[in-house]
Amino acid sequence: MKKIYFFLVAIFAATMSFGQSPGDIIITEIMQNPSAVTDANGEYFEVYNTTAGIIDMNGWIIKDNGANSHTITNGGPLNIASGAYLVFGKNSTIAENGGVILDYASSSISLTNADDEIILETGGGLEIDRVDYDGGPNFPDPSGKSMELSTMAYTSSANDIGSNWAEGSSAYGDGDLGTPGAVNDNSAPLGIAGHKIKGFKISPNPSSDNFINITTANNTTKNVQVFDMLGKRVINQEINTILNISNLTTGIYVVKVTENSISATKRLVVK
Ligand SMILES: [Ca+2]
Ligand SMILES: [Ca+2]
Ligand SMILES: [Ca+2]
Ligand SMILES: [Ca+2]
Repeated sequence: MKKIYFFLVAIFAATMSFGQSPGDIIITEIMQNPSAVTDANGEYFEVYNTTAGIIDMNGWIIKDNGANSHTITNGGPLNIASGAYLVFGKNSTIAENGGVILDYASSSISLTNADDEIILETGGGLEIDRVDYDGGPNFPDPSGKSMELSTMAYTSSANDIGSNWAEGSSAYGDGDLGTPGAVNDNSAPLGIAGHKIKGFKISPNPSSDNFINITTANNTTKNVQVFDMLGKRVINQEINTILNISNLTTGIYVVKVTENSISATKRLVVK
């Protein structure tokens, strides 16, 4: 009997998550400015469960850096299965919201068209994910289309980087473009925007040196920001070519270069 009990506990533990960690749920799509219907009806955002277990989001908090804060009150569990999506919005009536099937609605979640934040916290106040979109130049700034995270960038740190987002391209409901509740159309590789800055190269990469060379066709002064895999910015400098990385520990980083108002990202491996 004891054996069976432990077996059942093991199965339960494998399928239910008792304690959440940052990145377990990530924000994958944002419709901040619908066209087919008003913002008050048609705004939505989508989240994705990156873990192998079911996560109950009831009691979690959706907020921004401003006045928006909403505690999810579903009258029961708000479960999201492994590898599944949930869609949050303002108005759950499909005839009014542009044709989105919402999993949860609250009129107190507002998505400003310019820059805004979506922050997900557990009921205990642990931040699980956030996206600070800037309304351009780094993030797309569409109207009548959602912003979709690349499926190659489904992590809580990669979704902080604007170039990993693209405008929705599939029509849903009343004709706006997006994929609420379904896998995103955007599957651009990480750093695809690197092609926009001509000749953008990092060498050596992987690197075990104290310095790397960041070169472009123009080779004018550029702003370089380096983010670790938790999305924390660890370097922010103006350089021409040579970047001192002696303060970086072994690991994978995302290097964001802005030159002549164009931004691009590449992965950097530090050995
Ligand atoms: Ca809006
Ligand atoms: Ca807001
Ligand atoms: Ca994030
Ligand atoms: Ca989607």
